[in-house]
Amino acid sequence: MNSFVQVDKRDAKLAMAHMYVAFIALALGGFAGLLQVLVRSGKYTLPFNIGYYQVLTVHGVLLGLVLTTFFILGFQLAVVSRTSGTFTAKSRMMGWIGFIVMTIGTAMAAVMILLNEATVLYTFYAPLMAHWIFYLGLTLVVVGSWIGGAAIISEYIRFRKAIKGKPSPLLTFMAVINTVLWIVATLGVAATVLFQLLPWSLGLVERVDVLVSRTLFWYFGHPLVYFWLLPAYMAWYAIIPKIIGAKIFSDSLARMSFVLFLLFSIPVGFHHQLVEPGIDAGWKFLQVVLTFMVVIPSLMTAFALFATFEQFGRSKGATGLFGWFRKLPWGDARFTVPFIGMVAFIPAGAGGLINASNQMNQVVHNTIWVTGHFHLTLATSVVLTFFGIAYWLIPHLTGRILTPQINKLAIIQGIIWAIGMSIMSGAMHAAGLLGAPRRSSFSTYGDAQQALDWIPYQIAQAVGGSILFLGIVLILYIFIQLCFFAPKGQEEFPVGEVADHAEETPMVLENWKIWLTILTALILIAYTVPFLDMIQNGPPGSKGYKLW
Ligand code: HAS
Repeated sequence: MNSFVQVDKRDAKLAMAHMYVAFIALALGGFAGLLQVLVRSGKYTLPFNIGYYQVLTVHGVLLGLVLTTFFILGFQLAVVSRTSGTFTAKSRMMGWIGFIVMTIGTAMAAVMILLNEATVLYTFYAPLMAHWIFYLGLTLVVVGSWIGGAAIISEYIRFRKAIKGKPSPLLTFMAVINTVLWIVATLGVAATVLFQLLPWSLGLVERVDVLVSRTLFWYFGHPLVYFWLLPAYMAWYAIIPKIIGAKIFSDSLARMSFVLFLLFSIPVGFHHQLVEPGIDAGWKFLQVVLTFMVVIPSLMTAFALFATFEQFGRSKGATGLFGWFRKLPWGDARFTVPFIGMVAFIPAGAGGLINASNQMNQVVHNTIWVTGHFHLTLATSVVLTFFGIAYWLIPHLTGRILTPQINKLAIIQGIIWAIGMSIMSGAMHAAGLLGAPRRSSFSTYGDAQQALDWIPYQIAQAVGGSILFLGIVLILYIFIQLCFFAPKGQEEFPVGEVADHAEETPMVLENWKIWLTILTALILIAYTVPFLDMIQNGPPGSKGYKLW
């Protein structure tokens, strides 16, 4: 396979449009993060009457929702164009329409947050209420992403027709799985926004059923985290092997793990609601079991990665259990930065297992431990992998190259991030275990003595957060260099090849009828009865607005 296959210029422009919005969101959201840790340290007060929760909303929405959605769509569009060929004019047009609708929606939501009319945090569930323009903006972001997703799916269908009977390219297949996962998941958030929050904020109904809205949110909220994770896994499975000069351990295993993510990432939302009343313990138990099922594809991923690294190391003469470690190309930011993300995912994943275990969840739920968890998973494993992708993808799309100097800076960026995050997320985990609440500023602690107890942890978070902000300044500098100033040239879009000994990929893995049927069945089993129960037997006063 020729490594220097170039993404078509018109498709590159479309992907880059997404990247610009993503990195602007990173700049603004990162700044909001800095303000937050400073406020939490108790040593800084926000000027101009800006509220802590307003800044927290800016941070969560921009980094958790805008940066991720735009980066992922841009990356997946580029991946499909690179591995399945240049887009048709119709698909490219769909991609642009999706991008424009998403950007308009983002602007609407952002304006409302800045006007302090939507201080509802990134989870925006009732009873917090935002201005209707915020909800409409979010709806447009989701609808826009569906249109962009439709472009990806239609390119996949076109390609499969052309190669009848053969498996599609691995990266295209992975992008399609993630797109389908996203579409099925966003049905939940679209339902709560359109049928509950929007009519409520417009004053058309007096109340909303809070439990129903939270349930619909978390039906979306957990697959959302896998929508973030899967592009990182795409890079780990299918791109990193090429960068280090190895082969993909197994195409079938990679596809199977993505199929398992599609099946098991959706019917698990109750693990975010384990302490909530109104949901029968039996249904919570079922969803906890399914949560442990969704851990399996991550364990498969860890296995495949270790296998790839070990096979590579041995091919270079490595011996012993960990001899391969020294053979890896540590001077290459495209590898080293995502590798830091992989290492972080080991404690991050362990934290997830703790969260998902009902009894231990009682200890950590609503403490700052959870914030520590998602700063390791999303803000380290996923985000560092996104940065690692950007180091080759941006210059590839802009027709420039990653120079040795920028490569060095990128490695320094990764190290700064690792140090800052270890301090910040470590302090969050520790304070959380001692009971420090999440989503609270220094001034909101009721008990003065308790507030004093947390000070060392808050200061550690401020130190870690400030180091991370330095990391954000550095990545933004690198991004600007790669977009506009790096020397012109041809940067490789690395696409891994499957190892010679790997088994042939069974076609059943692309049998959508089977997977979509199982997915629908699992969702219906996990949600129908408890959902009907919520609607029929909700507490008095919660049913001011009924779905039907
Ligand atoms: Fe989570 C809360 C459970 C993964 C994000 N999670 C959150 C929230 C976010 C989030 C944002 O069950 C907060 C939501 C809110 O605002 O309230 N999470 C899990 C579980 C996993 C998990 C079981 N989470 C993620 C990922 C996220 C993410 C991924 C973002 C991208 N999470 C929970 C639960 C809660 C929760 C509860 C609710 C808590 C509460 O009470 O509110 C699993 O998917 C994790 C599986 C991962 C592994 C690790 C595999 C390791 C690999 C790396 C290999 C490394 C190599 C390098 C090869 C089993 C693949 C080796 C090199 C060497 C040198 C050693």
